[in-house]
Amino acid sequence: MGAHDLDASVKRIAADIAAMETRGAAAIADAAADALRQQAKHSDAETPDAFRAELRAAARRLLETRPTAVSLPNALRYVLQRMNGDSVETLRRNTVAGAEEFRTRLDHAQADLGRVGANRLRDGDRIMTHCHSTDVLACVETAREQGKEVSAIVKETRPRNQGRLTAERLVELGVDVTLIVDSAARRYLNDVDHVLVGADAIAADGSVINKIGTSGLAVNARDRGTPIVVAAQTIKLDPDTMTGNLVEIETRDESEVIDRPDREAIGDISVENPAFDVTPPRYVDAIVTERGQFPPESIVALMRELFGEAVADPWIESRPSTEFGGDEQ
Ligand code: RUB
Repeated sequence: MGAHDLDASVKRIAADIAAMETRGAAAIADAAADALRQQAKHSDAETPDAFRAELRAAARRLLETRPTAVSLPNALRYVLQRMNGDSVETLRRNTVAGAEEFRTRLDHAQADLGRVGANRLRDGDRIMTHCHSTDVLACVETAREQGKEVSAIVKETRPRNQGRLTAERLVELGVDVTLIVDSAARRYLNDVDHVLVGADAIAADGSVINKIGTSGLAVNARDRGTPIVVAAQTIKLDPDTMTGNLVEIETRDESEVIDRPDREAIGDISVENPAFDVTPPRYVDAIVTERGQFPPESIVALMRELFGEAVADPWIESRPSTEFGGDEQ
């Protein structure tokens, strides 16, 4: 492996994230930290500068995979901030240790978050879910360990049907599951005690960026008086939004929405496939993190505490902003 070469495992992990073999904000962060660990471990760079250049190139490759989950740049930043030392061996040791520490903290944060979220769930409660969030599942898992009966209305989450993954996992946890199509959600909102969703990013004003359909669900839940709770580890807080940057909303290929023969049979149409949307803070009742529960409007104080320094860290150039973000979509 020469200078600036990417380790095969970095290429594989990046390809898996891009193809959504690895998906969900927490899993993406974990995989990215692992990729930097492997790059550091296998690097045959001969100088500290070459080693640092290799790790930054690996981080750039990983960053290009998917734009919305802020856990990805946050994970990369965490590891690269620990890439200190005067020799290749010290750099390697510190980078590997930083990546391992990140992954352990991620695990612990999710378990702690699960305990916080489980406090909101009472015996016999019914939740409604959207997409597949391991942070949400951690809350349900802890509630079940506490002996609480929980049932769930699970939205299938077109176009990729991540709701089926949620249904499978909830069944493993002993939850009584009813799967519905997305457009049936409003009909069932009177029958649920909480809407419980995850997040790919939380902006400084408390807006929640999550799988497309979350914002409409939140508006309907508010209309029906059903609390909407977001389970999101602090790795989902987006420090760039403290300085006014917007979160980029990924748009994906139209083939996820309709296949080519069907599209051609219809005639001349456009197809759009935004993967995420923005739920304004006024529709969110609480954000559950490993540090406790917060009303969305107060999340900025936590962001300042956690990311004060990171914002000044120049390694990741500001991500591009788009016309999206900051209001209902
Ligand atoms: C996944 C998604 C999840 C969040 C949170 O979208 O929107 O709700 O990433 O997941 P995709 P977690 O399937 O497009 O990656 O709680 O596991 O981090």
